[in-house]
Amino acid sequence: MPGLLEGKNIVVMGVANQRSIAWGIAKSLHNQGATLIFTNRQERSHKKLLKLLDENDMEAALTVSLDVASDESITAAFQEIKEKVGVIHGLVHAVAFANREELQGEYADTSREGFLLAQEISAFSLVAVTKAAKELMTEGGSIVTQTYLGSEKVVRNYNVMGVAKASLEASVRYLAEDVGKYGIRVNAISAGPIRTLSAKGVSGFNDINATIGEKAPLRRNVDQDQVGDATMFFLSDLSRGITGEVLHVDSGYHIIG
Ligand code: NDP
Ligand code: KAL
Repeated sequence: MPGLLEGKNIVVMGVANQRSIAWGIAKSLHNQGATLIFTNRQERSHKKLLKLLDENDMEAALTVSLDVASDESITAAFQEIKEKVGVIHGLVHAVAFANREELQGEYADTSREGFLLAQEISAFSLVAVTKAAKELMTEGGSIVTQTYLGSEKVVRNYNVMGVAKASLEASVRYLAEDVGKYGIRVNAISAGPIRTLSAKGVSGFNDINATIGEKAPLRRNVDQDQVGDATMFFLSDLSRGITGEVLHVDSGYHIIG
């Protein structure tokens, strides 16, 4: 049976290592026959990515450096993708950042600078890359970002990132309306807690992780592969009637009061 993503060129942002949600997504997309383009911020992550591709017998059509904090970097990256690949059909945004010291204690203590940084890297970045990507999505397309329940409910320590994710989810809706007329869809996956490099060292992760195992309807945590498959669905034509949506991949935890 041919893959669901055969003939589709998809850009994946945010592989830092083998634990990254973006890597789980990349494997699901590859399994469905997608042609993959990767972007990294840090050279260390780029090296890890090349090693992962090699170990998994996967090939990238292109790997490019992209720091979402810089308009020039975004423009240059998509220019290179346009020149070397041409049309794209999908974009995976799996990028977020907040200062570690603001991911604990009281949200009321968030600094102006820290608030703006979290918004810039974790929410505005989706706006900026959507604008760049839509120029290359001349055959229609699908854009998928990653969010977390802390946008809807107060989750201890998530603080400034919860507010950034609320902004990200609202951006999904506004962007979906903008680009729908070009045949481009924009959706988000709201994943349950997964032990990744970002989650490392932030307070409270272990407690939240344990709670899901006890309280979620499925009584188990989700993993990168489950998020990968749900993201793959959004990138495939199976989800052609869905846009502006936030889909929870969290063992059902968000329905529990
Ligand atoms: P990772 O640490 O594996 O990935 C985070 C990525 O963000 C890194 O690849 C990093 O790039 C990238 N990044 C940070 N700043 C920039 C920047 N300025 N420009 C470009 N890229 C940048 O963590 P996850 O896989 O956990 O995170 C992926 C997404 O999933 C995030 O949006 C996160 O909020 C979301 N999420 C995570 C959950 C979890 O439990 N882990 C739950 C729900 C949502 P580099 O490596 O090059 O620094
Ligand atoms: C309530 C939860 C517990 C953890 C609290 C906050 C987690 C915030 C996520 C945010 C993306 C983490 C950071 O920005 C970490 C950063 O300050 C330091 N790390 C780095 O610089 C590494 C090296 C790079 C690769 O990381 C990034 N991001 O660039 C939330 C849990 C239960 C769920 C999670 C982890 C959600 C989420 O959004 O990731």
